Amino acid sequence: MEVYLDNNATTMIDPKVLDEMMPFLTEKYGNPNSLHKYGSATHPKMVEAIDHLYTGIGAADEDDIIITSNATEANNWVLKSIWIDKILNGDKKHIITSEVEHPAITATCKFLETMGVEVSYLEVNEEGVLDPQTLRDALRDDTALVSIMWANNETGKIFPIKEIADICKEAGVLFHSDATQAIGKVKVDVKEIGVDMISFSAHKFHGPKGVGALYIRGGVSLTPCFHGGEQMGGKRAGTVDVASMVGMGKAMQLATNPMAIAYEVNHVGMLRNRLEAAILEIPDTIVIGGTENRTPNTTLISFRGVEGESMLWDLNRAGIAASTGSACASEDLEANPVMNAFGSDSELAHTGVRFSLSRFNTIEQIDYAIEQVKKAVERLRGISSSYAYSPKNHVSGLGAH
Ligand code: 7TS
Repeated sequence: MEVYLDNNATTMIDPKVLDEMMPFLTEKYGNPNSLHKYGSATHPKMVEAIDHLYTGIGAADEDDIIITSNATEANNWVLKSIWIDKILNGDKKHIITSEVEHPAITATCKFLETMGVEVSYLEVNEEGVLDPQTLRDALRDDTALVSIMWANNETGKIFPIKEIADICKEAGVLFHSDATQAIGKVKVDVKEIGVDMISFSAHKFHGPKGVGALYIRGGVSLTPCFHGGEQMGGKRAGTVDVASMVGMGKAMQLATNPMAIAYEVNHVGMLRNRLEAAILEIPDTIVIGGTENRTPNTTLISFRGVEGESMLWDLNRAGIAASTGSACASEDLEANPVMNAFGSDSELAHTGVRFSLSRFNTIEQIDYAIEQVKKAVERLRGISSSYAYSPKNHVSGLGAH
């Protein structure tokens, strides 16, 4: 059986999304900026796509949603524009983020540090989320931006985004959130939360790869990321990939309507809980960050005495795709930085396996995965000289600091 449980890395494209895209990859190939009928033939579906994006995240007419190539571009844009606008050309010096952001944020911040920007990488608490008080303590008069993720890609932990937004508003500091792992998994309503900017990628919610967006609240201005033509109101030049944009709009509609979110919470959540509960019956397993306040599709589980990578290979042979953490970092066998950030001991930091589900998984697949995980753990612990079962290790929650 084939079981894909790496949906936080990417998702399969929904066939309904592909259907919407196909005409724009074939006969409707016009450039939307052309004045002839080939150009105008793209307009109705582009307008529809934008409508789906606005509805999906609760944006208002005065706000902007700019199509980008992915969340990485959107994140880079925000950080680099704030640097240009408020630090190079303003009187601010400081950016705040967390230590468990995706590299699209942390690597960009590291780059900005080489340009003289001061960055605070806030620690997360034992639950793996930012304590609002930590943010209050870190804010300075010269803070230009706070960028904190909506939900973590490795653990699925949901950050206290409303409190963070309120603190930023009170301090008069712009607040950006990388919502890449939140869209389609939990309700993302930019107005309800009061966030200034959010980033996301379509391929995380059954849309195509290579397309994403940056939401910018009305009244917030950012230096354009690409200069050139007048596309996207001059804020992001370059001919729009119509098929991808239409696909992202459809994917957003399918993933964020209230029925879809209810299905994610109830059905996908039930499958995740079934998988997790069965795995936790194996001695010496823990859920990193605990089980509260997570996206319904994700669990990051540590199997003491089992290298995460070895586990992945065994599962791969059995037809199951999982991850040791972010695929963007999976080439090197460094301990998982997110697990390190949680204060897990160094042995545990190498033993995390992330299972991330989607609405396309079935109960049969999950039961097969449970069986194969149990087999893999038994085999790998059997050949591991360092593993010795100890009842004190059989805890759920965070584990040792
Ligand atoms: N932000 C977050 C929170 C992410 O999880 C990812 C991808 C990105 C940004 C970058 O998305 P892209 O579409 O621009 O590449 N995260 C992962 C992951 O967890 N495993 O593989 C990719």
